[in-house]
Amino acid sequence: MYAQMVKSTGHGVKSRAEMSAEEAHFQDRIDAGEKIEPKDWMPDGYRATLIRQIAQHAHSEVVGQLPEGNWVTRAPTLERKAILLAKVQDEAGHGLYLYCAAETLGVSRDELTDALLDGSMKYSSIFNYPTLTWADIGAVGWLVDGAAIMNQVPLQRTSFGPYSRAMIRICKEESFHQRQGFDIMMKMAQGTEAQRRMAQDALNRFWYPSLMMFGPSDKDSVHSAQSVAWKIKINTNDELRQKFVDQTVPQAAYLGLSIPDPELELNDDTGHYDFSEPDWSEFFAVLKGNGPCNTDRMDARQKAWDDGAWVRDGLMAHAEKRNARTAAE
Ligand code: BYC
Repeated sequence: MYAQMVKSTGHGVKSRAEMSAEEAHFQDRIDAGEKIEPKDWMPDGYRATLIRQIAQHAHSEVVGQLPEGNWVTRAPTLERKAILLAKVQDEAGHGLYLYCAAETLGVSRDELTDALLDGSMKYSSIFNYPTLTWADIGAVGWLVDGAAIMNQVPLQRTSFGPYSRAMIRICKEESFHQRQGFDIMMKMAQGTEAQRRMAQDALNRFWYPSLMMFGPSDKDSVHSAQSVAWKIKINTNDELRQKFVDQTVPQAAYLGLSIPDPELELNDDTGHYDFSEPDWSEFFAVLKGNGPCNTDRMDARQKAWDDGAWVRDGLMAHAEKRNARTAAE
């Protein structure tokens, strides 16, 4: 089902003259800023693009629990442990809102899980990097949640109603996540020399993978033009990456840490920071499954799915029994 639905993606942006009457009316609704709701008519490509993006986002939230969950047992204080546990639980909740939003488009959560496990659907590249020290949990909150918010705040205005409403709720929680990450970084950066070094090392390792979260540069982005025309995406990948750099550089300065980019410089003409592009060959290798943790992440998801089989079987048996009873009454 998922594979069938995504066949229709990757079209170029149609001109008005190429659109059918239905497509033109749909585009008029988008241009007027109307929300599209699940039962409204929509082009197949719009539905497929949304399923792909929303489900990949849901998968990212769920897989994103793994690198952080890795530190729940080793958080340095009880308070930090409680905060981290709450954050990891929030990510599970975000995954659930997003799976529900995808389901309104006619695809089931089981189908989406199958697509993740068989490798036909992606999750964010960032979660294929390991969290080696406690400072990495700070860097994940500060940079990874920071990048996620930069991407998700505009998505609150996305054209598909259920997705936009899910985003409003998610963004409130993500802001708290970003602050808790910055707070960890502040403690580490102001701590002992060894702690400061750990914070700098975490920034060094997470900087470029965080920039990659926004997707390939606009010239290599397959979906951006059509997604922006349909207001599924509000900004292009490069626009959001630049905003993220502009926001994060002063924060790093406040922490007394250095961004690991010798080319980084405020451009007086544009008012934005010039910066070095990430190594895109590394990004595409990670997408192909060759990042440091791809195998671990997929093994963990497969194990969770297999271990949960008895719960799903039990629920189905209960539902069948109840249906049979209702039918007999
Ligand atoms: N990782 O045409 P493009 C979070 C794929 S984490 C993996 O530009 P699009 C969180 C892309 O799917 C963030 N794959 O694509 C934080 C496409 O391949 P397919 C999750 C990537 O969709 C803390 C191909 O590259 N957020 O929230 O227009 C804790 C070409 O790219 C990536 C979202 O998902 C990547 N980084 O733009 C827990 C936000 N980048 O599908 C959780 C919603 C690109 O054709 N998503 N690809 O095989 C989006 O805004 C867009 O999907 C993207 C990519 C900007 C990510």
